[in-house]
Amino acid sequence: MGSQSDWETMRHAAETLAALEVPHEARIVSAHRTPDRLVAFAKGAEGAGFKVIVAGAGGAAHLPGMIASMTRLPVLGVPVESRALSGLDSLLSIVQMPGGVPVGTLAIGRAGAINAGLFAAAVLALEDPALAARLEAWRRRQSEAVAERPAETEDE
Ligand code: RP5
Repeated sequence: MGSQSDWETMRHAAETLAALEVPHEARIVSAHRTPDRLVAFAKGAEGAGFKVIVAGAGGAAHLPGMIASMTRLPVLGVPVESRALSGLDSLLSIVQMPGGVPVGTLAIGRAGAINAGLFAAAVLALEDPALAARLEAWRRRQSEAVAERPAETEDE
């Protein structure tokens, strides 16, 4: 993620991966404030054993696109909700990549972070039957948790 301030959003990706027992690391790598760290991370990621990169950033969110320019690993972008423009700036910064440098862009904020974790797990599950089974179980539990009828609310 681009900043410590992104962790409140990006921890949902980490928690989703943890729930699925997917080994992962969380790092702060800023496209603007730590450009050398960005280049070292992006160029070294494949060699370091990473398989999928989830990059979350807000505002002028160059992080996912810059990482994607330096690695052939799949890069998922999570637009973090910015204070000034509610994350629309983040979304447009991440989603509008030029043809040839793909970033798989998720929804703004928490939902996007959760789904980035699930998407990364789905990619890894293609070659990992045990993870595929855990992902199936996760989806089953999600379905079972949805009531068929709405519960009464207090003002009813
Ligand atoms: C981006 O700027 C970060 O991804 C973050 O979402 C945003 C604000 O960062 P801070 O000023 O809170 O560090 O680079």
